This record gives sequence, C-alpha cells and structure tokens, in this order.
Amino acid sequence: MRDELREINLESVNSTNRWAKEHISELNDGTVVSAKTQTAGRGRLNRNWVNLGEGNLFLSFVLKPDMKYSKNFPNITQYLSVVLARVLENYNVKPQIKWPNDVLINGKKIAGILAETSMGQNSFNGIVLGIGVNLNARREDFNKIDKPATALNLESIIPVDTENFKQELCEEFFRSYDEFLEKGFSCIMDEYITRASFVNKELTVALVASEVKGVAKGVTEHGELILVGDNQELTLNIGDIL
Ligand code: BT5
Repeated sequence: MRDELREINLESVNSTNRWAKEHISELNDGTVVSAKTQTAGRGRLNRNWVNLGEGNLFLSFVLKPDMKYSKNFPNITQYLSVVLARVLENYNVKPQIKWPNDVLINGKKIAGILAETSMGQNSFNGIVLGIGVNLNARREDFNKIDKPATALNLESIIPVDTENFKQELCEEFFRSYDEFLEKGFSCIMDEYITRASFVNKELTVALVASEVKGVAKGVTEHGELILVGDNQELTLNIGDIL
C-alpha cells in the first residue's frame, strides 16, 4: 500500500498512457493519471481504444519498480486483469479473463489493458500501465466498436459511479501490488485460472505473422498460454485469441 495516492485528473487528453509517458520524469512511483475523456486512446499493435466519453474510465498507473523485480514485469497486465475482476465482482457481475488480459462480461469486452515501458537513454524510467473500462454507455455506442463489447451499467443492477469505481480499482491495485512484484504471476494464478474464459476451448491464436489452432490447456506459472495442437504443445507468451 502506498502512503498517499497521487492523482492527476485531466479533463480531456489524447491518451492517458501517452501523457504519463511524456511526463514520467516529473511523476512519482504510484501516480495515477486519469482523464474524463480520451480522444486518441491506444491499444496494442497500433489498435485504437474507442472513446465512449465521460462516465467511462481512462486511467494510467505510473510505476517505477525496482529492477530486481523485472522478471515479473511482463505479467503486470495479467495482475491488473485480476484486480479489475475482483472489483467488478462487487457489482454482482461475473467477469471473465480472456488471455492474456482482456476482461469480458457475458463474452463481451468491458476493459482493455496496455502496459508500455518508458526507457531513457540507458535507463529504465518506469512502466505506464493503462486501463480503459466501459462503465457508462448506451447500447448504440457499441456500433463504433468492431468486436462485441459492453459496459458495466448495462450488465449490473448496482449503479455505477465513475469516481467511486476509480478509487476502488486503485485501492485494490495497490493493496496487493508489492506482493505481486515479489511473487509474480504465481500469486494471482489461481484467481486468474478461476476466471479464465478460454481453458479447454478450441482456439485460434493470431501470432505476429501467422495463426495457430489448438485446445487451451491452461497457463504456465509464468502466465503463458498452453495450446495443444494436433502434434504439438505450444507455450505462447504473446498473441491474440481470435
Ligand atoms: C487493449 O488493446 O485492449 C488495450 C486498451 C487500453 C486502453 C487504455 S485507456 C487508458 C490508457 N490510455 C491509452 O491510450 N490506452 C490505455 P487491444 O488488446 O489491442 O484491443 C483493442 C481492441 O479492443 C480494438 O481493436 C477493438 O476491437 C476493441 N475495443 C476498442 N475500444 C473498445 C472499447 N471501448 N470497449 C471494448 N472494446 C474496445
């Protein structure tokens, strides 16, 4: 737990991740940057995070962990997916995690997570861990998104207050962040698997320039996807389940 939460609340920004990276040298470890609205949100591989406007969550954690924990950095997005699932469960919904870190409700994406590393000339400046959560939207807003998506207000009977949700998420994140840095994926593995939407399913996974098919057996102790194909067992640390 951090002593005090340092928060930066912006009205409108292109991307909270981009803003946090640009200002990282002035920001302390544990700073939370959020914006009421985000005009050019980004996802992985140059994909966009669609802006559903005010009332939704656009947030980046600025993290400056000790390099002695660097082997656990690749799992930080999975850590955040579990943290989010815990918070969502308080709203009486059943979140599921789609490897590696998408969070879904009833098979539709409610949140996306993007970690970016900031490097200086020869140094590590920190990690910017961004999350967008759809909290308040109308069904017609999802026409702007090319894949099934949803928002918490459409799934939960409990009213959703964006500011409260943000505080709950930050509190939950920092409650077990130090433990995560020390122990890595193993400290969330059970919770991750319990909520996994993909285990024992037949999947196609897009890799950088190809696709592989198989049945997902689970994940390794490092959070990699284990995919059993016709004649081979693959362990994937990057990819997109199609
Ligand atoms: C992600 O990428 O899901 C990571 C998104 C991270 C967004 C946050 S918002 C705060 C912070 N600042 C930023 O600039 N970014 C972070 P990826 O796995 O590549 O998924 C992108 C795909 O999700 C898109 O191609 C769409 O199919 C879908 N998508 C886009 N906007 C969505 C939305 N609002 N709700 C649900 N799905 C969406």
